[in-house]
Amino acid sequence: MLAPSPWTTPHPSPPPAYISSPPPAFPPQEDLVPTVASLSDIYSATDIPHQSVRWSSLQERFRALYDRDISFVARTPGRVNLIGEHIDYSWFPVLPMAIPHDVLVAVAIIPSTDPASDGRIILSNVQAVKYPTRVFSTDDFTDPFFAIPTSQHIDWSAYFLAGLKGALTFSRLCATDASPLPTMRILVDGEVPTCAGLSASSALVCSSLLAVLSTITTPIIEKSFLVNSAVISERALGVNSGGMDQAASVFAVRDHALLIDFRPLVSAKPVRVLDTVPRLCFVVANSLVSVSNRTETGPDRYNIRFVETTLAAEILAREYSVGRLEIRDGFGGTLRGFYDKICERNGWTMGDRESEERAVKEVVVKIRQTFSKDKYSLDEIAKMLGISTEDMLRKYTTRFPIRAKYLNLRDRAEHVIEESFRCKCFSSLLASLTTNLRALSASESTPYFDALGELMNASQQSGSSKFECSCPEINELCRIAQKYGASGSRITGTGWGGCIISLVRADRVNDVIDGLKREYYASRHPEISQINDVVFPITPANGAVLSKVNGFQL
Ligand code: NG1
Repeated sequence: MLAPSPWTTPHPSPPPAYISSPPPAFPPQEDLVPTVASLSDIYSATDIPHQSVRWSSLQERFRALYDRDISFVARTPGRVNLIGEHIDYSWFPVLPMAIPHDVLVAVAIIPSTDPASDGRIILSNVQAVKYPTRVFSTDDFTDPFFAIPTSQHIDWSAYFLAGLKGALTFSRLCATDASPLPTMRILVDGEVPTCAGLSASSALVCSSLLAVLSTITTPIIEKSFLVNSAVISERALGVNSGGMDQAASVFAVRDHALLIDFRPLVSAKPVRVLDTVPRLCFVVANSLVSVSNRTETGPDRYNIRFVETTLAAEILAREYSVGRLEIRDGFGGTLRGFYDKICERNGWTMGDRESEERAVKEVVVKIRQTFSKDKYSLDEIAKMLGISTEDMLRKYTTRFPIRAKYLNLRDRAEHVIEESFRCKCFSSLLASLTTNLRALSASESTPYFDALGELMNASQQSGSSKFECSCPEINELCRIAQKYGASGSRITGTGWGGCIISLVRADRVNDVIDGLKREYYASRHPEISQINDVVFPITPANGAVLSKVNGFQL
């Protein structure tokens, strides 16, 4: 007779709750950050020749610099946002996609038994003049709450440190087996254009986080864990990060845009964009107006928009007595929270375009009734919230400071609610287009292109007038792109400079690029030698990966 199984032996007393609850399910493979074995697992065939040269040169430079081989590379792409701008921090879904440009963080771990183990982390960059080498001691990081210097001019290494800090904090919170930081040698190679709204800083934070996490825990990392940790890591740099960039860079799937939602949990639904006839293409054009780093400009721009939309949500919730809103990151409610509650209370059932459109119109009316002016002083806002100005300032403006005497709650809220609707319309049109289009002729597809383009143009118009995050150069780029055949064009990312993204039929791509070169770059930036680095077509790329260099195929 078999001995009784220890699992079936009755417990003398009821088991504690954590034993009786089912064990956590092991996450499916597709939910984990992949460890890849070859360049073709990361890049499309057209990108491989360039990437092959780049990765070999990275290996050679690493060897020359540190006299040893790379142990692994953490790689994260930048992103463009197709539509849904400045609504992620209000928890509404957005539709970005990863771009082929990425950040590689190459790491050699030096074990304590190695004579070279000196307790130092040496951080270098392939662009050594622009980004000088920094040396840290692992002892600097025994307290994971160490402060990152974020003065006016932030050093490039701060982005690495933000990732390192996140890795130390979250591995200690979540994993019992986190080991101490080893001696490390690191070489960074970033190809995401910087200060361009293509998420170069998030890609560096995310790659650094992934790299350090892999040195101190087992490299089985859930994508959603990486996204959430990267969002919080980036806040150490003084900006209340939304979440779109990190989610886009981690969840991305080649040839797909991603419909990213933030409630109830962060999730991404891939929407294929490459099967249409004529092909649907995307062109990025950099205004070369620098989106200076958000740590410097946050108090005048990004952080203000965050505070304006949060306050609008809180005041609307109070005005329409919808009850307490779910709090985002200890600050206050979101416009999504208000929208969902008011729709639920009024029975504005969602799920189809008509009822959603009706709900959006009703909510916009309520916004206009609540905020009759476009500017409110801080005292007036505190009064609307029913708290003192001091309490209001303490609650909403101390963790991420702002510089403003007046805030515009009406136009910001309107933009957010209407943009969320545009984003939903765009993604469902795109999904139906790519499902149906094989059967459509080129002329039958025109209305789809027009409708998608109109949504992008409306988004740009609203970003410019209601959210005030555009600038004359961006408006000019959008105008030129459309003149030469783009179906729609809009700013992408934070704004106030950076890039536009245009939706273009394949047969018009060259016209659009040539038109932009002639009418924008030739006159404003005749100095540019690498024009293809500032205006280029893109196809959606794969998300973050770890790559073991041993046996890696270049
Ligand atoms: P970029 O362009 O990367 O600075 C920022 C936010 C996004 C989103 C957009 C506006 C971070 C790291 N990025 O993007 O979350 O809010 O602005 O849509 O905060």
